[in-house]
Amino acid sequence: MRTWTAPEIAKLPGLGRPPKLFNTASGRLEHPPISNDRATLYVCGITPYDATHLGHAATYLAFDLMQRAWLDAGIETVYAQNITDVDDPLLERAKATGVDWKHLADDQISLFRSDMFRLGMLPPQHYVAVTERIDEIANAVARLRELGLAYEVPTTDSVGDDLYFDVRQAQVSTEWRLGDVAPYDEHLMQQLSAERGGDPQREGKRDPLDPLLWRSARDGEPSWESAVGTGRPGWHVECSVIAAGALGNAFTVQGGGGDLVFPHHEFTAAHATALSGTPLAHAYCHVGLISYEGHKMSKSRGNLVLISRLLDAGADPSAIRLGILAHHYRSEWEWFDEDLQKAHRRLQAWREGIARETEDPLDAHEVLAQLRQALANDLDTPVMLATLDAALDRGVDQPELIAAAAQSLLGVVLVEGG
Ligand code: 5CA
Ligand code: ZN
Repeated sequence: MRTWTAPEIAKLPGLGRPPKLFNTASGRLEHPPISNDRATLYVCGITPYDATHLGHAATYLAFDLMQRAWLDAGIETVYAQNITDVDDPLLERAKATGVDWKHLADDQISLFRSDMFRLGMLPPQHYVAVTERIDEIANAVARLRELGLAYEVPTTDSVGDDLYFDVRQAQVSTEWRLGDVAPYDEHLMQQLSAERGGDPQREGKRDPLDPLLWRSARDGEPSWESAVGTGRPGWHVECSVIAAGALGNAFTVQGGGGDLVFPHHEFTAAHATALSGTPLAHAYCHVGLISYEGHKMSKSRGNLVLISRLLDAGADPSAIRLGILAHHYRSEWEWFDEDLQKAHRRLQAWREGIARETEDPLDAHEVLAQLRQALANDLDTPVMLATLDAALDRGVDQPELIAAAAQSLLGVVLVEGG
């Protein structure tokens, strides 16, 4: 898929340090191994049935900062993102609104691309829609079946059977163990599976947690002929195949919002390990979920703050970034409408601070070192923002260096043309 134009990133003097990151799988802060000065990142992309909301933006912004941290440390980054452009909620929305599902997806992908561009997000080098990889995904499902890890579940409304992944067998014959990614007990896993696209109650499954690998064609749903019959792929195996296809296995970080820890990232890892013999990623990083009006912001609930609406109403993209970056990426927080005004005030104060001459300015190199230290500490943006508040209130000896640092490390523009 076409991506969007990359923002300019100013080169700063010296080098930052590679960031220490919280790995959900180990529960620890770690430096995921980086080989040949090249970090590889896969972030789960949108299901394109409603425009980009602030929760999506917060997730993609966290991984934008992660890449900025690597780049500032002299590490090349390879970034892959998927688009889940065929999935139940998308098809349901298309049906409910009488729109062709493909048109709905295409429109929302265009809007997402434009939102990401306007927010100054680094684009992925590999931007891959599920519908571009149906054959590869079906072949992976066929391979899982050959390995004895997939089984048929009969259907009543389709000519074929559905295929499921055998979670118990996978723990006997592969290196993957349930809980490798998600630090949850089985009771919670069942609950989350029911809430997040799984079907623990479905009859005919060997284990309630077993996830769908292939859905046999149903009337009125899109389907493809493939090595495992006519139908469409299950959600987790899509990301396993797209991620490994773009980056190979054992890449640096698998990322997404906290709602993806289980079942999505657990089973994406399970399928990938079964298919390749090696774990999918070194670290699994997750962004805290953002709420609005007292509930997690979600397309299904409809309590959305849309990025395109904020921008069209005149919000400065740098202010939207600051409104989000005021919170650590791992914390769960609620957006209030006045947060945007607060962020605009902060941006204005910084812009004035950059332009102001002062008697007793701070050493800009020292401020840069503090910014880099906070960024390397699990992307500690609240500390970075406080550092810039203090520095630009007092004044700095080289304002252009601080403007370049804000632009390069935070994607926040302080001077015209910066
Ligand atoms: N297509 C799948 C991933 S393969 C999906 O979850 N799509 S999504 O459109 O629902 O979400 C896109 C990304 O935004 C995911 O990484 C998801 O975890 C994240 N996300 C969704 N809602 C929120 C929220 N309220 N706060 C933070 N991140 C969120
Ligand atoms: Zn995914």
